[in-house]
Amino acid sequence: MPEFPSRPDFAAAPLGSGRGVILYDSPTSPCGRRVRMCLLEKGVPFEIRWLDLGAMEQKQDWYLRLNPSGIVPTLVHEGRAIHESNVINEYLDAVFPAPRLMPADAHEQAQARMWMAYELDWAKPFRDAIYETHMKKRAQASGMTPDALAERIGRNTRAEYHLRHALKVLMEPPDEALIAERRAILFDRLALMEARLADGRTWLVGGRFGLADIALAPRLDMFPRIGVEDLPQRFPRIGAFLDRVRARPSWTGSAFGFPPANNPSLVRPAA
Ligand SMILES: N[C@@H](CCC(=O)N[C@@H](CS)C(=O)NCC(=O)O)C(=O)O
Repeated sequence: MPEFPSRPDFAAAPLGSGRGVILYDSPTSPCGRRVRMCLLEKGVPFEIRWLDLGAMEQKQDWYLRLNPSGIVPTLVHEGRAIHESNVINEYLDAVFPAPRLMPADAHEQAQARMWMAYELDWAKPFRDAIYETHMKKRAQASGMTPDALAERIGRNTRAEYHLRHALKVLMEPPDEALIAERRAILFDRLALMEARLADGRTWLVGGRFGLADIALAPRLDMFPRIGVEDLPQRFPRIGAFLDRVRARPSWTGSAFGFPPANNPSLVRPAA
């Protein structure tokens, strides 16, 4: 499990105070990374509060008041909470307009939102695949006992279905048929993006890096975690697109798993 070095006492003041930007996030979350990238592209100072998803910290009552879906990321700005990574990023683009990451043109805006919807469409099969592969592997190698897991999760939520799900991940073997099916669905979806990139575009919309690129890249980068190591060979244009995104400072600065102390560029004190 990743380390969560400096977890504050959230219960005391979950909304924070003042006018700063607070991001509730988890180091390995591609959805959280979208928001980290957007904040870094804009140079907006922010503070991160990490949640341990394995311990179901995202299901605690105080957090459900910020985000009723009990998932990360959630952004708190001026004491008000917003969730859904792409929605958060559009909000940030409106409130901190420079540099603009959403196109000004209405048709290009629609295209950007269609790219976001496209990714959301395959987020569910991706989630199924990652639980069967990376999550089971990590949980089953952790040495955690079912009782210890129940105790850990019980501190954060009383909802039995969360524990049942976590116990399945800890104890059941990977469902290979399901993994194969989900990968087939994902490859069909990615073929659509590969075809769209055939016109030689650098960025997904309007010739400029923006929120559509931020919506896609963090999830595409995670394919090795579902056992797909050869994404760039299967989909060379997607591979080249990912390389272009990876060359941006906001990519490096938002990298997974860096505790704040080791990555000052990622977390700066909120104003
Ligand atoms: N559509 C949402 C998806 C958020 C989401 O699925 N978050 C994951 C991490 S990437 C999460 O919090 N999982 C924990 C859980 O499902 O309990 C967004 O883009 O913000």
